[in-house]
Amino acid sequence: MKGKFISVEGTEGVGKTTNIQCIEEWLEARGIAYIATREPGGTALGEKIRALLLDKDNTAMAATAELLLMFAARAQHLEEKIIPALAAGTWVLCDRFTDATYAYQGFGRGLNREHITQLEKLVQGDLHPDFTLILDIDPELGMSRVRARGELDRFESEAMEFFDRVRTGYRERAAENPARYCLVDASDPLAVVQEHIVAALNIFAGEG
Ligand code: Z5A
Repeated sequence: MKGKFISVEGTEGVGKTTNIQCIEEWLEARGIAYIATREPGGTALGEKIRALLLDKDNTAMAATAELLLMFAARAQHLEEKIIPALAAGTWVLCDRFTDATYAYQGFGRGLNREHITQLEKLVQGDLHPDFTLILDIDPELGMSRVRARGELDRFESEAMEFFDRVRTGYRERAAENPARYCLVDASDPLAVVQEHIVAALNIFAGEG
């Protein structure tokens, strides 16, 4: 049987890394075989592309170059890692996927979303996550968490209006397809956030 594909999304400092651990515990408690991976990245080539994308010295990167690099890393990730895992019945837990491209490059940078859809079709065909958790937070609060952590990367150095647009993008996508997306308020205390996540996973797995 094919594995399930779960992605986790949200603006900076929303708690993806922290809450992915909670999803891993949920998978492990059920004996579900899975891989945890991330975008951009997830493969040796993808991690090199990630370094280019996050390098804050790359101030002159064109938005279209950024978009194409995201999809180049994704094409490699799908072929080398995601598709073989799903075919073997292994679940894939991915820190960001194409919803991030719509949110950051589409809503954030203002690139044409039809072009993103064309690239999505080219690179993914009909493959999409089965379940996407969107952690939602006021970007001011998320950035205060990120700043407390240290030096900022190229995306984290954007203006607050950029993150407001990204957040709007995620919320619109969640509203368009409630069957696939679960939007969780990530400003709540961690224990409350994780209660919501576990409840949503249980429903996804038919246990809720
Ligand atoms: N990007 C893109 O533009 N287009 C694309 O298609 C893709 C990506 C795929 C790299 O992503 C960048 O790539 C990203 C968008 C772009 N922008 N940036 N930067 P990334 O996922 O690697 O980077 P990130 O969003 O900055 O993730 P992060 O730094 O790992 O943050 P996080 O995982 O969401 O947060 P965290 O590390 O789990 O938590 C942050 C802190 O908050 C930490 O101290 C926690 O202990 C704390 N925390 C977490 N939850 C709570 C609650 N509930 N209460 C209080 N404190 C909390």
